[in-house]
Amino acid sequence: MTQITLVQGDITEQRVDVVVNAANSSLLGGGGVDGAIHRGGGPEILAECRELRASHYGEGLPTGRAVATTAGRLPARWVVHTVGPVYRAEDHRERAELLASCYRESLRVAAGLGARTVAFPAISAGIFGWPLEDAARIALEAVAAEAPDLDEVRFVLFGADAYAAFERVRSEIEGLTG
Ligand code: AR6
Repeated sequence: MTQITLVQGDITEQRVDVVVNAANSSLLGGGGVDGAIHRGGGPEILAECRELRASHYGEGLPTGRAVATTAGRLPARWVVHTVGPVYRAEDHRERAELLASCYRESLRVAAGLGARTVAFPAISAGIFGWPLEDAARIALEAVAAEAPDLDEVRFVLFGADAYAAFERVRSEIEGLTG
């Protein structure tokens, strides 16, 4: 059984096989988690991202998809880059499906690499504007539904509010499923 754990902290400090990056489709860096991963991991990650752009992803990585690179100097083996949707209340259903797809696709890429432990940030819940509790529900349900064959899926939440939101949603879901 895969353990789903919640921790408050910085995703770049996690000793896991895979750290998931909340990237954008350019794969060439940005702020938030993306900025922290490239700063902490060093130029090797960007070099591989540029190669991916030059080979398979000339037009960028589509929203909801995931792709792996080295983790450079991070205490992880790989970074899996995924592109969350920007929040827009008007097409919530469609975009929620894309957000769930980020988690599923990242887990599939991680499993394909032979990873046993994967750390996720709250994808789309920062610069992309997704309300935290809703992002947490989509994340926790997507991971549970994918039922990955891993030892641990760890959500690394930045700050007490994000951690509390994930805790709250997790207890609600456990209350419903008994
Ligand atoms: N460790 C863990 N969580 C973090 C960290 C960290 N070091 N830094 C921020 N967070 P965001 P998005 C939290 O903005 O919304 C970039 O420019 C943050 O508080 O990183 O998917 C990309 O290039 C929030 O809860 O990702 C894209 O253009 C969550 O991580 C865009 O931002 C996600 O925030 C992606 O936006």
